[in-house]
Amino acid sequence: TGRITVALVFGGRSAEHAISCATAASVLKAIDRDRYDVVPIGITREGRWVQVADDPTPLEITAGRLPEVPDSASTVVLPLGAGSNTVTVSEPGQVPRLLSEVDVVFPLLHGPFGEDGTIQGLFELADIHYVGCGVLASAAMMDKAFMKAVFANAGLPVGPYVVITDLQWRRDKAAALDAVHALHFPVFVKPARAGSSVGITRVEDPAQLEAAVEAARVHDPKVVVEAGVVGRELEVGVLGGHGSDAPRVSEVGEIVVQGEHAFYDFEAKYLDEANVVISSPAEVSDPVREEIQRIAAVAFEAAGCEGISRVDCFLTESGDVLINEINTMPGFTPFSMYPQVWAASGVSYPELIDELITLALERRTGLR
Ligand code: G1L
Repeated sequence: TGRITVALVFGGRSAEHAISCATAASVLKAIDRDRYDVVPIGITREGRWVQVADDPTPLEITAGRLPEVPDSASTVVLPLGAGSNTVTVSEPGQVPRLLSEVDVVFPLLHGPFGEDGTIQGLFELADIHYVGCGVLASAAMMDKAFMKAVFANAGLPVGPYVVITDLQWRRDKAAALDAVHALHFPVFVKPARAGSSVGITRVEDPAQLEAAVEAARVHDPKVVVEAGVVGRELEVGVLGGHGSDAPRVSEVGEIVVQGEHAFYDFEAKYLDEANVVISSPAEVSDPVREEIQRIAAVAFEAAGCEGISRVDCFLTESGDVLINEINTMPGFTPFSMYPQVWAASGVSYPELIDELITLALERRTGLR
């Protein structure tokens, strides 16, 4: 078999631009160069697609500098004639390179225009193989209301929550608030489709609920309110699951909050990431580990995920496992939870990259 050309697509018009660049740097460093030719393609903050140097250094996060895709004259044009396999990468003074010449795309993008199914749709239209979940699972799992509905429908244990649609809020705010009052406080008010943690408020006092809903609605007119869960946050990686093969589920990892935070809460996770460490494998009993792995496999299947997903659960104080969420584009530096739980399962970071690309190439495009 010949060499395989992989396009890494990263950056983009989201708050996670720098994280995406740093992740691309990690993949550039780890990918097996004996098997793969790599074409790094950055999306600038303005949304222009540019081919960049095959060099991780300028993409790394260093003290005092956040990486950014530099705008340059070399631009990728995206003419979207139906079925036209003609995404071109042009370099000044160079023969334009067709993105269709690459064998597979590895999209390292977060939030709107990356994780939400839109870029997957672009690759489907262009008949290009790509790593990770397809259009439907990417879009549906981006939306917390759809995600919870899928989980509940599959019989999975979901914590108490309320959805407030734009119409419900505008027609009868009081009724929407009443529905939330039935939840156990504190609650977390979130935009249904949030690329990152923006627009999320932890609400202890019901009097602050309305303001929190309005704050979430700035980011998405659909809002999800979740009852706060006190417990441990345990996560697993799911890998594979194309065709007739069942996906593999990793060892369990744990988000451990250090320092003065007595328990894992919103501030600890989102405002004080330095205090959050990953413990992998987590110290859990065999039945708890098996239950989390079972839930993860059911969730992955029910959501129609492909290739990769990270499933996040809570272990409550009474010993019950709840599913919190599934992430179709988990953090993917070697230090992130997903690679860490696979390392604990005997799969190295370069092997993970290799496995994901192989799965993408095996997958049939179209009909999704
Ligand atoms: F392509 C995969 F494998 F599906 C994939 C894509 C994106 C895995 C993980 C990610 N993650 C990210 O892109 C990010 C969360 C680091 C972006 Cl900021």
